[in-house]
Amino acid sequence: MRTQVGIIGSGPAGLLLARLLHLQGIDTVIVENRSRDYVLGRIRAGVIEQGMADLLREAKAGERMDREGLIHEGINIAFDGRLERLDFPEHTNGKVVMVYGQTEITHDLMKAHIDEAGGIVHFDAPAIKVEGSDTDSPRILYEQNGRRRELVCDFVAGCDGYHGVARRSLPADKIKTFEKTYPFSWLGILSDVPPVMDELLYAHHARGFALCSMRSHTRSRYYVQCNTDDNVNNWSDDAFWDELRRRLPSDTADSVTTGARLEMSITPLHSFVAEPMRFGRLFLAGDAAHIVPPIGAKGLNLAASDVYYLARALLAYYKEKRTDLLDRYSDTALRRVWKAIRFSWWYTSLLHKFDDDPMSRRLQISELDYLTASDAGQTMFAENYVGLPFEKFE
Ligand code: RFL
Ligand code: PHB
Repeated sequence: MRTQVGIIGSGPAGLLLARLLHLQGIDTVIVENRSRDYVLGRIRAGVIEQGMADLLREAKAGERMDREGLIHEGINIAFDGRLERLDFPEHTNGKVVMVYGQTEITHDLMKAHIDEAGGIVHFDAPAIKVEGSDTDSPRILYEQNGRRRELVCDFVAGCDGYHGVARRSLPADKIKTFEKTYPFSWLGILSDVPPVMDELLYAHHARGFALCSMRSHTRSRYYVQCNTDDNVNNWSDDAFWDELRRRLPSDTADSVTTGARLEMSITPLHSFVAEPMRFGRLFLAGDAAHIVPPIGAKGLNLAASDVYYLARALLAYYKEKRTDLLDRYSDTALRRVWKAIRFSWWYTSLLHKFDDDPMSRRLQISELDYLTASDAGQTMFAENYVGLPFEKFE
């Protein structure tokens, strides 16, 4: 089989890329390790930057997001017995974020790309490796129904997440990796209860970090910092709600509506970057090339910014025979990636409990005091949170 752009992975990066290319008349085939239901069942990110929301609209997959997504104009931060609010539009010339689940985005992209446009996605078809990246005809070797198959492409997009095979197909001496593992994890619950506040609440507390997030007016997503060796089986629903409430200001804690879990899981906190994001005709995008700790809600949004640059670079190649944007893809995408890695690292460091050192805790409180009172501090926070602009790329 042959296609113009072979894509490994039908997560948000792979689907969005396929959709944008399809709308420009460029053929793609996606091979996906898992079943469609499995991919749609994953509970992950929930905050969409304006740049990603615009890209979903460009992909003609943003209609339900615009109807059902919640526009948030700020977040709340609790620390030292105080509750402060940081406003976005005031500090970013009117920008906001959209609260809309990754699960819903994946659903909308699959509907538009597969059900409506007839885009080809082979599910239950794990890629084994990419061969010939340094030739004009790279190939994805994959398995389907127990048989080995080969997809010959003009280009391969490795959108197969952190554990995928695309990055591992590169010669080890051609790739440099940077990695940081944080000494704690997040225990998250998804429950059909109304969110405790209208906007997200990030809590700094002596017992550890907590986050009150949501997916809709009737579905909440809450997290508490936990140990890396913790296990969901150690946590009853009641134990989770008790621990969450202990970490919130008392008025807020009293207003939390509790309920049965729809899902409970533990997410380790990890930063990772692989450079470069291109080798010959193989391009990495999204989690395949980088991971951020979840606090800044940047993982999904970075997958979208990579796709923004990659789709434009491929389009310039097919429409104008230009290769300059393909050449600039890795450096351009990585500049934005590193800024998000930095923001996520800073925000993680500001709110989590690293140890029992009282000095560290007082320094965090002092920085939160500065951040929430200073116009410059609020501007720094707001422009990173709503998402740094995409660079001019044409
Ligand atoms: P994905 O979503 O991981 O999709 C990759 C796809 O590739 C498939 N795959 C393969 N297909 C074929 N052959 C192979 N050999 C393959 N190996 C893998 C996988 O099955 C999958 O369908 O990567 P993508 O598209 O780059 O999207 C990135 C986002 O999913 C990711 O950044 C975020 O979800 C990260 N993330 C979060 N980000 C946030 O912004 N806020 C959050 O609250 C948040 N929570 C999370 C998260 C990531 C998590 N993971 C990965 C453990 C919670 C979790 C649990
Ligand atoms: C989430 O809803 O999963 C979420 C929201 C904001 C974050 C991280 C995770 O900063």
